[in-house]
Amino acid sequence: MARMTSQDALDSVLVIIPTYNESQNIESITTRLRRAVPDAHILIADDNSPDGTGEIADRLASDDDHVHVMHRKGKEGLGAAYLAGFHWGLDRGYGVLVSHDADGSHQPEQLPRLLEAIRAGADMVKGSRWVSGGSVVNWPKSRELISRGGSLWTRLWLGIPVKDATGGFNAYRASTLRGISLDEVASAGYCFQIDLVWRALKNGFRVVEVPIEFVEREFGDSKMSRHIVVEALIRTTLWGIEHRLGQLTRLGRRTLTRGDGAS
Ligand SMILES: Nc1nc2c(ncn2[C@@H]2O[C@H](COP(=O)(O)OP(=O)(O)OP(=O)(O)O)[C@@H](O)[C@H]2O)c(=O)[nH]1
Ligand SMILES: [Mg+2]
Repeated sequence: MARMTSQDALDSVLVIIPTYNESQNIESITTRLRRAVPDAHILIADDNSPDGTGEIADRLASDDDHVHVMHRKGKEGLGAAYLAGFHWGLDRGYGVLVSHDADGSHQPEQLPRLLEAIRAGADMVKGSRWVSGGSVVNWPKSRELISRGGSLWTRLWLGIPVKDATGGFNAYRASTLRGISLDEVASAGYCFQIDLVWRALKNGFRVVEVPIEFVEREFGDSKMSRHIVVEALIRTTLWGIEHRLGQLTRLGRRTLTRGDGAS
């Protein structure tokens, strides 16, 4: 499918922060975001965190008309929280939607760089640890291996040029999100990020990677689990098989057509 011509209002930005037990992080990340990109609005999508993150978010929202809160029933994974956040933002006409973790790994001060790439013409921008200029701080070697390995696995199966397929610090034009059938996305864990970039590329959208410095969380607990890694492995492998079979079928058809023409 050809890339759509976009009429998105690029100065109308919504940053979505999914939270589950981020009471030690949510206030500082919100403050930093407000300072770094003062015109942007923030939506905190909280899954009824037992540690009271939702109440802190309510207080932040009551003090600041640029901060909004979505209270969700219970823990459903970051994919579901982002999808609900995207729909909320698209319904309200935001032109650019950003995914941003609460735990300090994504640095609000680097968001202007992502938005600049959107304004320069990208349909989707990925903050990337694994392009030149990108880096990780305080990450254990084991996490780096999982992340680099996951991106390599994805690139090999799907044949995509993206170096940091699993990265979660991303900016999307509204038209990109409208053009990638969000209703069909079923990925729950960080495979969600691969799902979206794969859909964007398949639909002909221009994806650009911008280097970021990714910082290991200082406070609170990671929600990464074996289940999340297994989900990503299974889904990318299935997409890869489908993709490679499609390539083989097309190749076979072309060969047959050429054969017909020759006879
Ligand atoms: N609403 C919601 N947010 C979630 C859920 N799971 C994780 N998050 C949030 O998604 C963001 C990323 O989660 P992390 O636990 O940092 O996962 P990660 O970044 O893959 O793993 P680490 O690098 O180990 O921190 C954080 O802001 C979490 O609070 C969930 O089920 N629901
Ligand atoms: Mg994290």
